[in-house]
Amino acid sequence: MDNCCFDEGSNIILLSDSYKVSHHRQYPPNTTLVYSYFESRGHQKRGFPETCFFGLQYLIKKYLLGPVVTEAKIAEAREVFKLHFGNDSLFNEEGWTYILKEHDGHLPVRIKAVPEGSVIPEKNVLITVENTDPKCFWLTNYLETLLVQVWYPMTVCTNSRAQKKLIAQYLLDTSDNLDGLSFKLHDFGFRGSSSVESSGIGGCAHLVNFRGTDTISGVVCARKYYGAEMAGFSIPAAEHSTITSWGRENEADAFRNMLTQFPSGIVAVVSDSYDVWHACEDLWGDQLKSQIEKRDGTLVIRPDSGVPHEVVIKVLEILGKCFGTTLNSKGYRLLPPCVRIIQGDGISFDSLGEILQAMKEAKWSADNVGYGSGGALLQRMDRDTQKCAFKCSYAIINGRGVDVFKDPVTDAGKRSKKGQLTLEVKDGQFVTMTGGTGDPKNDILVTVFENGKLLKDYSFNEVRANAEIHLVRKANEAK
Ligand code: AOY
Repeated sequence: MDNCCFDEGSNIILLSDSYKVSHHRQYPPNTTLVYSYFESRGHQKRGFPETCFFGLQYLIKKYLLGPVVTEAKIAEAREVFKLHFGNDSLFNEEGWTYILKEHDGHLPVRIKAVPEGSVIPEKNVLITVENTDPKCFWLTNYLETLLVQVWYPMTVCTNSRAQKKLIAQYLLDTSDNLDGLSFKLHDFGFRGSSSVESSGIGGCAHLVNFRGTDTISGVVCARKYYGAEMAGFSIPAAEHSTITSWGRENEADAFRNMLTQFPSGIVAVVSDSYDVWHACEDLWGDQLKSQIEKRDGTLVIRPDSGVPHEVVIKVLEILGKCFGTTLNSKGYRLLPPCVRIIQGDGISFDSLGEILQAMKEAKWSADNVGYGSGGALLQRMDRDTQKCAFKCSYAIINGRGVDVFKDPVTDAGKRSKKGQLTLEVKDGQFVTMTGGTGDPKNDILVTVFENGKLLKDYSFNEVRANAEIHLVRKANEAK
């Protein structure tokens, strides 16, 4: 576990925005509690009205557990802030030294959150944070910067889950069963990710919903932070270099080599190096056809360019003509089990829907095609996709509890909730109870962190069970 891609050290004092360093002097005098919450305030074009909450456990385990404040970290922060601000008066050295001395370096805060994998409608509380030592009122929002980074795994997980729902609906309509669903959307996103850490967390978030990935950092993340021995799987597959290095005239030899090197199981071969129609019709569909049919497994042909819904349909028609088709129980066409397609170029929620709809209209079963997604799966999103925000809603000042909120005249959508919050279910719907009107006994929020300790450790299986889509739950009940 030490020799993986998640082993750098960090200094909690430096994991915040610069302006927060001066905030301990800005709250009203005699503030003893700052209570804040995190929500999805809504969603944008690429976002969704319900979020699948995921990734807080990673942030807590990596950055918050145990004695995270040390003399050496305080000294490093002193040096950094003196140079960064041009003086040494802003750094709350007294506050951090207090945590070191009085709490042995453990953060005196309580974090409650919805269970990982929960699917919660927008505009509901997902996390609350409060200080547990009145002297550390300033710490609650010092942690905002780090905690709000949960927007990323949560947004990846939400988008990946929406794609799972989309594929499941088309499988239900055009195939015999949902059996292949968990391998239908494969993560190709490692190279398009902004960092190794991001690819790991994002790749792990995708694996909440699916089991196919080429992002190895994602399975490492699931192992280290969610106890999943192996959360994702892959297969031998070609890239352009392994095909084009044979030369344009020898593409058939390159393809044949793939079939002989990998004589059984699933093997994927990128087939658009020169002319994907020729590759499908004359190479796979003619010269190599009998070898494919005799093979003990499935050849997955990967087109990788062109307009996705047009290319997929045309490749299906060529392969159908060469290999034949059968009709399934719903009357849709299925290729023989020795050959399938994976579309790994240009896949996003929108293009996926276009492909699935075009296939349905042409009477092709959704079973015939799998998908690979990279940039749109792990990178093409930001904090505003689900409008993620962290705001103070309650404080104790001079011993009196006060509701705290913002309500900008310039944007009613940025109004924040007031008071202490609970998340409850009323008439089968999630509701956030504000202003202390909720009943703590019915609160769905779970205390996951308190004073340096992890109070709840979710297994990856628990996360997956919480996130499971309705159509799969229904299919499993029927079994
Ligand atoms: N992988 C399924 C297994 C993976 C890949 C990874 C960027 C695979 C391709 C395939 O079949 O073709 C990163 C592009 C492709």
